[in-house]
Amino acid sequence: MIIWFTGLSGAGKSTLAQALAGRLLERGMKPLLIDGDALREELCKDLNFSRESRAENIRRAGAIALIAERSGSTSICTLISPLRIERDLVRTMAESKGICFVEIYLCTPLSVCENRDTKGLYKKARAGMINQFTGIDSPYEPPIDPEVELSTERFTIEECLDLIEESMAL
Ligand code: ADX
Repeated sequence: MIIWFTGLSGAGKSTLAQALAGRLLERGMKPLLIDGDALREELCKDLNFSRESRAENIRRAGAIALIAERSGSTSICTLISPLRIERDLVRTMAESKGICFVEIYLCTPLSVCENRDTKGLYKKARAGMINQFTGIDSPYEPPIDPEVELSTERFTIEECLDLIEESMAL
């Protein structure tokens, strides 16, 4: 199984993924966190935020998840992954190998993410100091039929985890 979180920067993907990893450990599973920010620190530091680079970033994350799955790890990927076509590509890669792909859409609205602005990046994007920022001057396409859609404003982390586990039929 590959668990794929998508949503805007600041939507809560990493926080929820870390909590989910804890739950999976309790269930005796081997979770592996594959985080966009972490990938970009080293493995993907040659990439920027152009459409092509994002596609490559997502492809690499998917490839790692597929390798990890072979040794019994359940990858939890947290990438903005803004375009449907790129997410669907990873889904197809997984499903063609009989691996279940669970897409979790964190539908936290832009206004909330921008208000949180934990990294101060929205402010910089609005000031024109960062270009191609998702939600500001670069598109985000919500999934049409994700396995789970969660509002981090309406639910607690524990409630979110319960809903995710339900959809994973654990
Ligand atoms: S993705 O589009 O390729 O999936 P990824 O999840 O790896 O993006 O990286 C997103 C993170 O990079 C954001 O959470 C933010 O911290 C940082 N970042 C820096 N510049 C940008 C940008 N132009 N657009 C979005 N995120 C950016």
